[in-house]
Amino acid sequence: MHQSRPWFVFFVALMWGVVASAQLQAKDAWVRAVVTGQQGTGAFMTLQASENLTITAASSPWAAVAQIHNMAMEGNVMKMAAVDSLVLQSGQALTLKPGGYHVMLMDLKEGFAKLTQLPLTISYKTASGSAQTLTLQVPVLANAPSSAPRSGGMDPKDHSQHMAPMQH
Ligand SMILES: [Cu+2]
Repeated sequence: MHQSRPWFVFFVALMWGVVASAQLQAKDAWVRAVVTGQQGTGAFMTLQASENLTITAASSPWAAVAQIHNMAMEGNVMKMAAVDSLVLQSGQALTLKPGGYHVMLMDLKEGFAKLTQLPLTISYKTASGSAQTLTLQVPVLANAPSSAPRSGGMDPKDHSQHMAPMQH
């Protein structure tokens, strides 16, 4: 009986839309769909860790450049900047969402516009210094799934507009 248990756990994890590595799990991940020719987009998710750790990088075979960005109001202006890392406290969820933290994908490869799932790898370092990765298959969607946290009062469209000039 106990032999079937790992499969049971696996299916429950699938049902919850949760993908987990040893210390890190990602929930409700999605990446904003692009039109052909568009150079950049954002990926969003809720991250939670079972121990204190630091997100150090993101990467995808479909984007030449992937960075962790934050958007914040500076006075009346919404500004976006790359951050070196994100610190996750054990048990505390950190939400990447339009208008806040996001994984910025740039120099998208040809064919990206046709993807329905994007492979995305999150790299992180545990408190003991060991480097780990979590690879996700992220659904490509026009808008945030209803289960995912939405931007705080900011129309998600504003985010794609702000990304439009970012053609590196
Ligand atoms: Cu960005």
